[in-house]
Amino acid sequence: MKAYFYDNLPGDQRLPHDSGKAVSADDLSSVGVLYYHIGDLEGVNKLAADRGYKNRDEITVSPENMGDVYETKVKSFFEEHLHEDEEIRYIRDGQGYFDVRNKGDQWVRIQLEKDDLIILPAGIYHRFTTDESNYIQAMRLFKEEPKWTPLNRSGELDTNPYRKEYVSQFL
Ligand code: KMT
Ligand code: NI
Repeated sequence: MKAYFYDNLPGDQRLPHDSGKAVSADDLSSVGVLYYHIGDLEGVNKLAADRGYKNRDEITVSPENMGDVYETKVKSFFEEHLHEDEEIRYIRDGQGYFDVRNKGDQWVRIQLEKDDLIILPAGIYHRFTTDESNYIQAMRLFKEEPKWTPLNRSGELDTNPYRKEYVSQFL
């Protein structure tokens, strides 16, 4: 894992966009983003049991796996959004970037690779992209039914109870 301020410069979303200003794991936890490096499934099982993640599946994001819809999917993952539940991803292979908004509403880019596990809290604005390798395989964990519905950023979400709870807890 490596985290840094996104440079906000034009160019493909899959480029590093590294401003050179680092962000620490403590800074991430101050906005509710939790990071773990877990070397085996036993460790993931333990975390899942502790936090009540009963279900899981695996997703491979690559042109080989997705065909024609790959480019559209990658664009849609990169729309700024939130969820009404945690987003938990355990990277099994490849790498990619999760961008999250910090307290000052700036983008922080989190580069994840194999064995990295990230937990984004409900209500945080974020987005995802593959990198130039165009390949990531991840396990998605969830508590009950997967609630993947992305709610794209808008002023209307200011009154969403999950957003309000997130703002009161972390911002
Ligand atoms: C998401 O919710 O953005 C995804 O599942 C992206 C692929 S998982 C690395
Ligand atoms: Ni999401």
